[in-house]
Amino acid sequence: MDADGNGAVDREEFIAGMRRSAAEDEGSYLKRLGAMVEAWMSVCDADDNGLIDQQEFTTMYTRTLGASPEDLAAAFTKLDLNGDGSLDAGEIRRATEEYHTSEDPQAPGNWLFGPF
Ligand SMILES: [Ca+2]
Ligand SMILES: [Ca+2]
Repeated sequence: MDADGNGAVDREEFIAGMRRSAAEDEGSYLKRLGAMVEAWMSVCDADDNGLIDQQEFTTMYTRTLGASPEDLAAAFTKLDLNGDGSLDAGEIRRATEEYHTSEDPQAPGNWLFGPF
């Protein structure tokens, strides 16, 4: 990542390096994404049942980001692709991938980290 060879990776080099590795090595990028999804789940899944319900989602973002419950309800509805009232690992993984790869502001994944 140290593009100018000065022994340090500054912010621009880091971002360029991350983009390059995502584009060149999708497999390991997706693996890292999986780790991120797991980390997010373990923070958000208060009752540890492997699913994020609307209550857990709302609690996480009202506490950490001060988001409004109305915005979060809208976000949750978008993320809950199969409409069963909870977010499973597949829905969260899909949303995380979209968050990192989609330019479409209306893509459900762009709501994963709240309406920001
Ligand atoms: Ca849960
Ligand atoms: Ca669901």
